[in-house]
Amino acid sequence: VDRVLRGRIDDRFSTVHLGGLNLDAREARAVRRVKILGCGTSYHAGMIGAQMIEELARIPADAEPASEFRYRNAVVDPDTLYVAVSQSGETYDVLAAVQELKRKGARVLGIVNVVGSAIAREADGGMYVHAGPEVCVVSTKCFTNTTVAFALLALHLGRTRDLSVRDGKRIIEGLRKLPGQISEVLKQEEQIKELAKQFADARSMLFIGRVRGYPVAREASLKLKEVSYIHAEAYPASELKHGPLALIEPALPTVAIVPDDDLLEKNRAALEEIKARSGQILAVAHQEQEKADHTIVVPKNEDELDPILMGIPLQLLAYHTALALGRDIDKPRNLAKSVTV
Ligand code: F1P
Repeated sequence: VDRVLRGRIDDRFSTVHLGGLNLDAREARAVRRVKILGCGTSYHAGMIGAQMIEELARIPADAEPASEFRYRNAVVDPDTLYVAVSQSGETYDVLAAVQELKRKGARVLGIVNVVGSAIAREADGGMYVHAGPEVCVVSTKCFTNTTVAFALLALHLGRTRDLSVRDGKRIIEGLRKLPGQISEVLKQEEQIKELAKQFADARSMLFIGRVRGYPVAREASLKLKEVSYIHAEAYPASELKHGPLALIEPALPTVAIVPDDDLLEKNRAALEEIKARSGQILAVAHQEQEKADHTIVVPKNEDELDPILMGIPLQLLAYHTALALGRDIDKPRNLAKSVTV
């Protein structure tokens, strides 16, 4: 995280230096929409990024799997800024989407880890996330750094529009707190390891989150699938009552993302619904949750930045669950470092 922030924050003006974007203030002001494309973990980081851009820059934004986008003859709009996300910078679905967009005259930025990779070369500008050359097949640090990069991009776009200096300062202070807070979360590894032993018996797990928590739930469920091979499903907490409550029973543990924000009471109500059906609950929250069987308490940051931190204990949970099951974490089955077909 230090590496992605280094040299990019300008405290004097509560803004950021993102020279590599090749997007000056006038061009940034002209952006009417942001469309983010990526696959797997990078798509989930993009979902968080889209919310940050809507919240901080008030620009409509959404994320879509690049693997879908490239097949649907999408309308390419000149006032939309397209952002391609990839750890490896070589994922073919993302590269194909970028090439298609460029062919149709769109402006495409890349948020990429590997310097000089195909997607980085093809994009008109962008940011490197500096998660290190040692990243493994299953993206973890890169997920964190990509979400931080999106916070910087949101801040940059926001400061050319409605975001006040005060809010810019608030977000910058929040970003600076992150490395220390991540260390705090990592100190809970022993507790998380114990929890993982309990979950290793599960045949399936449900992950829920609302709005900011939903991409975190999706990413946590993907991590668990990738390394432990336990079936996991992520659902928006607000959709529970539209069907999935039927699944709740003691044998299906639920992992709930419960940040201390304006949706806390709504999220607590979802926990009650699950408890009423004797579901086991593990909450990731900023304070102990009475309805949960276990709570992993993470430090609070600015509301918009909370998703960055809340996924980290669940990366550890997936890791230790996989270890408890004797899985080869560095070589998960059926998964390549970059999917190039
Ligand atoms: C995308 C991705 C990863 C996943 C696995 C397969 O990679 O879906 O998120 O963990 O490695 O590819 P990338 O485009 O971010 O390199």
